[in-house]
Amino acid sequence: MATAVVPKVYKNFINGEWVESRSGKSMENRNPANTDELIGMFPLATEDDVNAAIDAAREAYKTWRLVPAPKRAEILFRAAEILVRRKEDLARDMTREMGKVLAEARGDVQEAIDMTYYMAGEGRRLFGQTTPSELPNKFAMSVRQPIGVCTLITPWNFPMAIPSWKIMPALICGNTVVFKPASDTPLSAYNLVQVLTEAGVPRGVVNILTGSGSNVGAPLMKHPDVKVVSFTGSTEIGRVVSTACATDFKHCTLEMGGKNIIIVMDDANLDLAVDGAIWGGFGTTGQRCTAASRVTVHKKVYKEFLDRFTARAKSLKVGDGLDPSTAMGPCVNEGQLKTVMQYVHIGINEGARLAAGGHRLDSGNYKRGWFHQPTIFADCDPNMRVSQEEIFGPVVSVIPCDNLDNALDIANGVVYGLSASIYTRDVNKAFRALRDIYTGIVYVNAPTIGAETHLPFGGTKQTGNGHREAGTAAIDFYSEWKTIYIDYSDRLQRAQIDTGSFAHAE
Ligand code: UN1
Repeated sequence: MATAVVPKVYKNFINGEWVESRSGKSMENRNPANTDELIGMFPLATEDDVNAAIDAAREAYKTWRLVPAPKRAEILFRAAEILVRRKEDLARDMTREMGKVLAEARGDVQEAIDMTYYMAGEGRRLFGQTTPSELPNKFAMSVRQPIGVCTLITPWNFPMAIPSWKIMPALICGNTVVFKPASDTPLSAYNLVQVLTEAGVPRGVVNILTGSGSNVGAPLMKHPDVKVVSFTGSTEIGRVVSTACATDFKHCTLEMGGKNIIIVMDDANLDLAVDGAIWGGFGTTGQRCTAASRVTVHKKVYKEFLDRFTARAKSLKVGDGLDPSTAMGPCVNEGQLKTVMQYVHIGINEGARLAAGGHRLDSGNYKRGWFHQPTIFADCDPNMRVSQEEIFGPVVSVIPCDNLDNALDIANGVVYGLSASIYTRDVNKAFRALRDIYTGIVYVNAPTIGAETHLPFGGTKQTGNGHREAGTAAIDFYSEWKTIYIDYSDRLQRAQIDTGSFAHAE
């Protein structure tokens, strides 16, 4: 007889304490590779919990904003060191709760480590400008100011990296945070907050609430004491967030959908391009905003590329991400798997040719998980739904193209603009693509994924709202400029009016 395992019960973190939800209700977190495995129970927070967390963050802001940034940075350095020490355990927890293979989960934790060290370093920069005044005996400069309480809403596909992109710059700039992670990955979020707490983040500075979008996310973005909202997720919800923020002019950053493309030219190194298309298309089971879900291939090398690409996709081992021989893990949950299956139907119905995969895996070892085959649609028209819409799963649409101009039109012919890539050995073609592809990120001879933490991350069109995460762009978002003029002339000096001779200025 199986022994009943008592599930681990997790709590919200509000004002420096782990507290139960006021609803008394909780939600299950299960392993998508084996749904028999219950990872833990997480609170379903209510609007009262939201208000308590925002109150705590608002109070904590009064003192946190005055802590010198290099001192705030020391806490982040300590957090980074703890993350380094725990990397393996944190990665295992992540694979268990969201399914990505362990090597990728380690990469996700590493991205959080990189971001934490990077933002800690920014604590001794946070540069402003000094510049000569147009008037004598007057000094001019600009400084960065924190903004206040930040609501951070994060997705499940990068359960530690993406929260770190938001939390670390928010903290280093002197803001306080209420963090709502995706309901599929609360454990990694909990682990990150635990690390920050151990590193010495003062009470109320970081708060975490788990629960639904309607009960937690919505009140968190509408509360008048929240000044900043950062959201990563679907374009559909991003529009709701943007509208909610508009009323009170809350600062808002949105990181939304993508339909990223790899362009393969006839002079490309095809082995490299196939490697890139496999990693870009099926890494993280295609569940990246940056996933290469479209590949357009020059007609001269189309057949050869497609043969190699499909052969490789068919040989990928699908399974539990903790098994070192697994190349691709499950979809994160049943809903995501169903979306993938629906798009396979859509593709077949609109005349795309199924060249690899196309089926759910649900027998034997796959029985208890949300597994799907790596799937390739060939001979796609650029206007088909499978070539236009974000699927967020292991489905790649391959589109033939005639030349570079045609490829660039296909690349830009979608509503999204996150990432794109071109494989070519011709420097002229590479530079034209770099100039003419309208996305936030472009790669040459590398797939659409692989962003580093110290460069701006984000996209154009319906992918974003003009802001960028990561890099110094994140500092720009989580701080506000204050321009300061100090007049030491002891007389009224009127800018733009007292424009006389300064020959005798003293
Ligand atoms: C995402 O897809 O949501 O460049 C983030 C990459 C990762 C980040 C992806 N460093 O694919």
